[in-house]
Amino acid sequence: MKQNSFHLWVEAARTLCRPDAVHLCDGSRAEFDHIAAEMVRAGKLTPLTKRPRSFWCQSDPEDVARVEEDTYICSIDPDNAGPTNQWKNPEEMRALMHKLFSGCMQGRTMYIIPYCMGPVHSPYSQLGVEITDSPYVVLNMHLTTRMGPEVLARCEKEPFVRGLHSVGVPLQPGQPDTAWPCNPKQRHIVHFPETREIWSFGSGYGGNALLGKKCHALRIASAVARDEGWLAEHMLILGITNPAGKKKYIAAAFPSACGKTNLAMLQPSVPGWKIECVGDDIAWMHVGADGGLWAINPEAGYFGVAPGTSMQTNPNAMKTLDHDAIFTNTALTKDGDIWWDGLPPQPLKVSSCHPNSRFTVSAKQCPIYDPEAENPQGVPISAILFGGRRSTTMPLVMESFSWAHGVFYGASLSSETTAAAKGELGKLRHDPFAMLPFCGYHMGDYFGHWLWMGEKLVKPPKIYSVNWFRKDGQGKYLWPGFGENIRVLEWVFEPTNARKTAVGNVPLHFDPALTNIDRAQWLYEVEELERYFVLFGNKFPKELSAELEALKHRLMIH
Ligand code: OXD
Ligand code: MN
Repeated sequence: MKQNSFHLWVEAARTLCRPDAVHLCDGSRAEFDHIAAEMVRAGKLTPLTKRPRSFWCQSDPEDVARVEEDTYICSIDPDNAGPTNQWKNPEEMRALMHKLFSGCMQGRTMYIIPYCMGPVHSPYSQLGVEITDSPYVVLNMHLTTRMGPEVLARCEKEPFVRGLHSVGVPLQPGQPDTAWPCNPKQRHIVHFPETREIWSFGSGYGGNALLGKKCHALRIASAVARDEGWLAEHMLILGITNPAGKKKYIAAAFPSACGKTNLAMLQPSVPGWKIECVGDDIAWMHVGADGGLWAINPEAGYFGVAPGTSMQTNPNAMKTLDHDAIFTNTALTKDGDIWWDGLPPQPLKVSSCHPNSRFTVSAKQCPIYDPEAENPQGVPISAILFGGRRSTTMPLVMESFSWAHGVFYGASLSSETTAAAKGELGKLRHDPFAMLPFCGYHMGDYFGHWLWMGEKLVKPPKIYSVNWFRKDGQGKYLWPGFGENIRVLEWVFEPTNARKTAVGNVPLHFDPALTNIDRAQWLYEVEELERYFVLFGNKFPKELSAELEALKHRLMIH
């Protein structure tokens, strides 16, 4: 066999990690079934009698979410990681990684997963190879990326992102394995943006381990996108068709576990409107030949938050999950089904449900999978939404005055924290562009890159801010959300009948309790942003400082 960089790299990984066996993945159904059956036999997966070809598993209680405190961007220059990322000297980190990975796969099989992020024939797609000792990762990558002989053949010839992953628990001869091996004490999720490499050690959960998702499609891809002049974003993509049959596409950024999947699969409460789903978590967006912004979803499946998903809140997700799905950390029932908070009461639970429990499923099973979702050119985006969980201040929806003002909305995004990442819940934290945990370079440069993109776009999408989570004085949500969110999208589709306020254009037809702008709260918000933006030092774009000044001025005179 010709020894190209693919085979040399695999060989180097094998020598370093010393697995007992090596398995090159072909992405086939037979492979999935075989690995799943082995995991069932080993007591790591439970088949569900109520859902064909579906499985339940439970992780170690120490390994249940993304671990931002163990995540690193090891650029050569620390200034390229910026103040919102953890940086370590890449040479020192590489030495540590070599130590940790040395012999780490003893007693295990090393799986080699060639995958493609994006439709296989899209000029915007990227190849990656994840080497892992977790069969659970293999099954999840089968469902959430494109794999197969064609992808493997291309990885043997073309550049790819290298991901090396281990649960970090070598087994001595005869030593029994646990149901969910992991090594939380030595957990490291490490990115080398210059060499397009990911080294992930010690966790088997979600974004820490499925390297195609957050590590590749956001952290590494955002750094590539800066270099190449496009955007890799934490955004859903949906198609929206009005009663007259006119279709548009909208991209929307929300922090983790704030309802991206629900919005992406929305079942409209207003007759005549139709929503179709292109993606629920990540968008790669390029300037098209027409000067518009075109988006692909790099993923081929969903790794969605289960709690709160129900026939009332997201019937399309529920239908997607009827078969061929993996459930992690949901409750299991005595009669072989799963359960989570938000589903009808279930007396037969044999385990409890974690707030960050997840489902994994192929996007093709979604009953409203958009017919253009596999289009290699992507779909044209006409509006971008930024949203967070905010009890106060932020109106239900507002439209920015310009691209730069919209970029200011993105930079100003903050949200009450959720269970998707380890840490305290419900605390307001700044999360610019919902990319705080995912931007692979200096966030100040990232803001600048967004402004630069605006100059390249002849037909830039309009930018909006939305907030489904405003509460009244008693702590009750003011907006029903879910299917009713179509009423907000309806206005974004055709933003007529608006009132200009100091913070943006606001529709007139909603209850003022949802759209009013409280000057005192906004002045406080401005003060808070002034404090926060200092973090980015001289990399904070002057255009955004000007936006902040202009906002302050408008608030003073209104
Ligand atoms: C996710 C996340 O899993 O953002 O999508 O945490
Ligand atoms: Mn996400």
